[in-house]
Amino acid sequence: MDEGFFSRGFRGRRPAPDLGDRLPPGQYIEQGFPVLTAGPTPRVATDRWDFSVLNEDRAERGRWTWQEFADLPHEAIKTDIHCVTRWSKFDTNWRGVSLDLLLPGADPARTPFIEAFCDGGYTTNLPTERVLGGKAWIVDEYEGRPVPPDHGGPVRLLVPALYFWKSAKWVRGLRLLSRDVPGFWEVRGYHNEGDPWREERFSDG
Ligand SMILES: Nc1nc2c(c(=O)[nH]1)N[C@H]1C(S)=C(S)[C@@H](COP(=O)(O)O)O[C@H]1N2
Ligand SMILES: [Mo]
Repeated sequence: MDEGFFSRGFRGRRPAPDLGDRLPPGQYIEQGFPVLTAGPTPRVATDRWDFSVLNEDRAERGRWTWQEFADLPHEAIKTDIHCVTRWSKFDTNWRGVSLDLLLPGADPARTPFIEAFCDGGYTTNLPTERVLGGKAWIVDEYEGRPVPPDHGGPVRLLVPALYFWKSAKWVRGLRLLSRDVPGFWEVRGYHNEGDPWREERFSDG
């Protein structure tokens, strides 16, 4: 039986079907795709671009040129995204490389935190266990095209389970850390974890 056909009439005040499960508290659905950037959009030519994975002391663990990154196995991701400014966008489509593939051997017990760093100087911090196991990607395609520059192209981090400020645009690398290093917004009053289902928007103090 088609649940959607009957639920309105039979359950009266229940919110629209599936919204209750999909829309985190305090969010509304956005059809457009707002651009939220602190500062200008950096531009970097792909022949001068690379992606690095660094140890805490910034020693290189891995590095990919644009072509090497393009040749890595990519996967398709369809996901909802949630911004701390209260918009959510359903069913966004991306392609990218799983962080599982970029961080082989990363041990959440030894390096429980990650810093994403970007062209332009933006950083954000993430618990390692929240980006491993098919939960985060470096994406180079949005809705079948290269990620537009204002949305983070050539590549951005995508961590859909956290507020979208954690999805760093123009990301150039990841640093594995033994201790937490709060990023750009996290030192400016945003919550350190940023889980939209727990409404972790701002830190108290
Ligand atoms: N490098 C960088 N990444 C960033 C930001 C930024 O200012 N610089 N803004 C963050 C914030 S606050 C949000 S809400 C999202 C917005 O992504 P969008 O502009 O593609 O909607 O990017 C995040 N990633
Ligand atoms: Mo944001």
